[in-house]
Amino acid sequence: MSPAEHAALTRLGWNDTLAASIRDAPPQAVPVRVIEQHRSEYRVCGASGERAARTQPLLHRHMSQQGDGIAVGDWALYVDDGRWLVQRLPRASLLERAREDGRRQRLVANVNTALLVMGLDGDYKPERLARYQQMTEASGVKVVIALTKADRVADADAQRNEIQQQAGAATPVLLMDPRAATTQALLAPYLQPGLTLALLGSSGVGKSTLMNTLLGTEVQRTGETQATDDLGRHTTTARSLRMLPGGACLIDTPGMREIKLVEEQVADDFADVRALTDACRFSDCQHQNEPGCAVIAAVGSERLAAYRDSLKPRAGKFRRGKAAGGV
Ligand SMILES: Nc1nc2c(ncn2[C@@H]2O[C@H](COP(=O)(O)OP(=O)(O)OP(=O)(O)O)[C@@H](O)[C@H]2O)c(=O)[nH]1
Ligand SMILES: [Mg+2]
Ligand SMILES: [Zn+2]
Repeated sequence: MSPAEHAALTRLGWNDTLAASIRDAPPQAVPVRVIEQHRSEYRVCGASGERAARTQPLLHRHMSQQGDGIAVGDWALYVDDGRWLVQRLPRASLLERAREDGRRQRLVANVNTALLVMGLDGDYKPERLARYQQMTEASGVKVVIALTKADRVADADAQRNEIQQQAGAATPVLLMDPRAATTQALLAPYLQPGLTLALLGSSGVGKSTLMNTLLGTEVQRTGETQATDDLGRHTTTARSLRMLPGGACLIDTPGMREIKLVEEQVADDFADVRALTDACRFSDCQHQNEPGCAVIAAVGSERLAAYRDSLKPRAGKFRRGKAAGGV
C-alpha cells in the first residue's frame, strides 16, 4: 500500500488492528469501508474512492447462517472483478436492536461514540434513554447525549439537569442547536481524526441538520417539522457515513421511534412495566403521581419503586451479569 493510499484509508478510520487482519489477503482484495446500504447493494469507499458493491454469494450465505450481515461502518475486503465484497473484517463494535419479528437489526458498526440526539420539545422519555444507554454500553460504545430544540422550550436547563441526573455523571449531556457552527467545538473530543461518531435518535430531532453543519455543506436533506409535531417525520431513509473535513467519520441514521434490546444486551426484568409506559398520558411521565399514569394504575408500589430505581444510572443495570458478556 502506498503512503497516499494509507493516508486515504486512515481518514476512513483504518488502523493497525485492521491492517493485521488482512496480512494474508490476496493482492487483488483491497480494504473498503461500507458507507451506505441500499437493499442488497452497498456503497463502499477505499483508498481509490467510492464504488458500488455487493456481497459475494458465498460470503452472503456464510453470514446469513450466523444471523450476521454487512452494516454501514463495516470494513470489508473488496475485489474489483465482479465488484464483490468477499470478506468482512473484524469489528471493534456493533450496535444492533431487536426488530418486531425478533430478528436483529444491525444499526452501525465500528463506531467509537453514539450521539443520542433528543429534542427537548417532547421527545425525551426516561425509558427510551435507559434502553439506548443499555444498548450502547452492552456493545462497548460510548454514548453522548445531545439535546436539541432548546429554543422551543422555556426550561431547557432544568430539563438538561434532569436528563443528566438520569444518564449519570459519566455521560456527557450537551445542549446544542444543530444549525449552529458552535456544535463543532462541542463535539470536538468525539471527532478526532480516525474516530467514528454515529447519530441516533427519533425522527425530526436534527440529526441530518447536525451532519450538514459539521460537513459544512447541505449533503443530507432535512425536514421542516411543525412545532407541535414531536413525532416528526422520517426525512432520512438510509444510514450513511461521511468523512468530515477534520478527519473523523460521521454516520447519519433514519429516525428510530423505539429501541428494543436484543436478548443479551440486558436482562429486562421490567418488560411488562415498560410496555405499560406507552399508555401513560404524558410522554415524559415519571410514574410518580401524574394523572393518567398507566403504570401506577397497574403496578404495585414496591415493584414500581424497583422499576424507577432501574432507570437511575448504574443501579440495577446488567443484573445477573448476563449483558456483560457483550455482543
Ligand atoms: N427550532 C429548532 N429547530 C431545529 C433544531 N434542530 C433541528 N431543527 C429543525 O428540525 C427539523 C428536522 O431536522 P432534521 O435534521 O431533518 O431531523 P432528523 O433527525 O434528521 O430527522 P429524520 O431524518 O427524519 O430522522 C429541521 O427543519 C431543522 O432545521 C433546534 O435546535 N431548534
Ligand atoms: Mg435525517
Ligand atoms: Zn406513567
